[in-house]
Amino acid sequence: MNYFKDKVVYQIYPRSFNDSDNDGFGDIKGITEKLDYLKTLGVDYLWICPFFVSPQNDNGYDVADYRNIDPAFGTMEDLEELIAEGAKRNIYLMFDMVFNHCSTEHEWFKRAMAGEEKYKNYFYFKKPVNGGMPTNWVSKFGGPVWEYVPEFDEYYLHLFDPTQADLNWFNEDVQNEMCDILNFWINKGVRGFRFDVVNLISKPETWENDYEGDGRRFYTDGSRMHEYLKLMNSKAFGNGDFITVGEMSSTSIENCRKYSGEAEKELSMVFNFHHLKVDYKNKEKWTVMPFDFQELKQLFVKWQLGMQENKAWNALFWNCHDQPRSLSRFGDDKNYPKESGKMLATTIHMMQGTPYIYQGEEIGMTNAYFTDISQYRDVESMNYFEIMKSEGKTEEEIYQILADKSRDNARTPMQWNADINAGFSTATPWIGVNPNYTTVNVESALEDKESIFYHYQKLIQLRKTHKAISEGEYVPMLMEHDSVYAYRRVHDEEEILVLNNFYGKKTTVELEDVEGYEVLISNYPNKDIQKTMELDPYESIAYIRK
Ligand code: TEU
Repeated sequence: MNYFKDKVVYQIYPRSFNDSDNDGFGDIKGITEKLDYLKTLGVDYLWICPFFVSPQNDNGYDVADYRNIDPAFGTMEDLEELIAEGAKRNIYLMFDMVFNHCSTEHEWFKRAMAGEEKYKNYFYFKKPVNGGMPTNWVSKFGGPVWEYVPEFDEYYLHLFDPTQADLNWFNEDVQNEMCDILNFWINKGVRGFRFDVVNLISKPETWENDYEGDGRRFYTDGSRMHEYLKLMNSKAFGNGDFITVGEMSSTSIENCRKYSGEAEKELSMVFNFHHLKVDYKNKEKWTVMPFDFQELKQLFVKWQLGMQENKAWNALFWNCHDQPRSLSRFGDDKNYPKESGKMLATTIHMMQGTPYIYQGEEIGMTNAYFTDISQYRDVESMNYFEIMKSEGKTEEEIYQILADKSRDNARTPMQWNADINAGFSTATPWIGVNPNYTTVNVESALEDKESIFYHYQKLIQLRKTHKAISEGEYVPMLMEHDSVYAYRRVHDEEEILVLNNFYGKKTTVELEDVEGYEVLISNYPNKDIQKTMELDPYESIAYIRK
């Protein structure tokens, strides 16, 4: 069960990674061109966001054909080449399976709309209740979760956009289709899967209004979740060294302990998002608030200890294609970009679990700081722009919120060099390039021995050489400290102690036992460990003793 514990995953958002045919839109060949760069970084797996046939209303998370490549990204041959070239470098692929819903352009949905009962049963078509929607639930992208179909006098369920219809997992035909799709890709040489919002696939048996919330408590971590995961495990990825991660939306630790518990035979690991809600005012995403450091610490400790206790496994991450950039959010991208970028990296990479690096994080990419709605592309951001306007917020307030929270912050093109469009493409990219590309880019990172890039490279190597990092026990420390997050990792023959100052001001820590520690990695010139230690702004040091 330990085959993935010293591995690191790199996430690619293909439309924004590298554009090989210069049409302004990244593609699969573009990824193949950059494999040597990824090898230099040292990552083991690439999770690639969906590149399947899709109308792209939600950038590929609306799949119209799970077995074919969207021509905008290339061809099946391009993909086979990527798999083969990756394997030559010991880099393996994880595909992103969007199994909660499919596009309304999918053949299943089209046949349902043509009235075929078999395919209507692939979805949730429901009769009106009291002349209106079956429930009052709110979609993740704003607006109701039900779309009316006059021909049938019925509604269908969409937890996301109306063009993303929820799949009926009660139906065994749907279960079998999904397992067949997994096996299709396994046979092509894929070595792992990321499952999109997978803990939403088990819907309730009865449909009721939510008078306390937006409906999520009725469909999140539903009663048949474990059964569905065990089914996919036994029919598809359970036999072999596959790495699987479930994206768990608004989940609970009790469920995640099972989803990824070693004894359960469900998934290798889970993403949860609780630590990325510590800057939500009243649990509301579309607000601006400095992050709550104590809450962040408590969440890390809770999830580290709680998962460890059940031999369950966390995916460790600050960034993904749905989140603003961590350097702008938890660090200081203006005054301490290098220091805070490295500190955030060490914090994540030294914990128990599997680290995920989102493209550009390793060179210190920042939020986009867009100032006008015309610069945004994301369906969620565009919807909430309108929703916030209708709530009476001023445009100035709305732009501040979007600049802080929009998913497009993560989606600007990867910054390769200081050439036109950051070397991403010679054509105008589908979304604007961050103007800081002239200084923040791969080429300059590779030339600077002190860059954030080499810090990541070292963290990845350390995970492969120290069992305390890949498998050690997690022990929290200094819980009361108001700016330092600290912990130890303990294994038979070695022990690591990690100190991270999360703020741009000096601080002091008091340590009890400092015998025999040496510096393992740090973001300032090496400092010997002491009982009373002063830490510099955003200073981060890991010590080791054997
Ligand atoms: O995200 C699920 C999800 O919960 C987010 O969309 C979340 O609701 C939003 O970012 C909160 O602001 C996954 C994918 O990662 C995302 O890109 C897709 O849009 C979504 O599922 C639908 O497939």
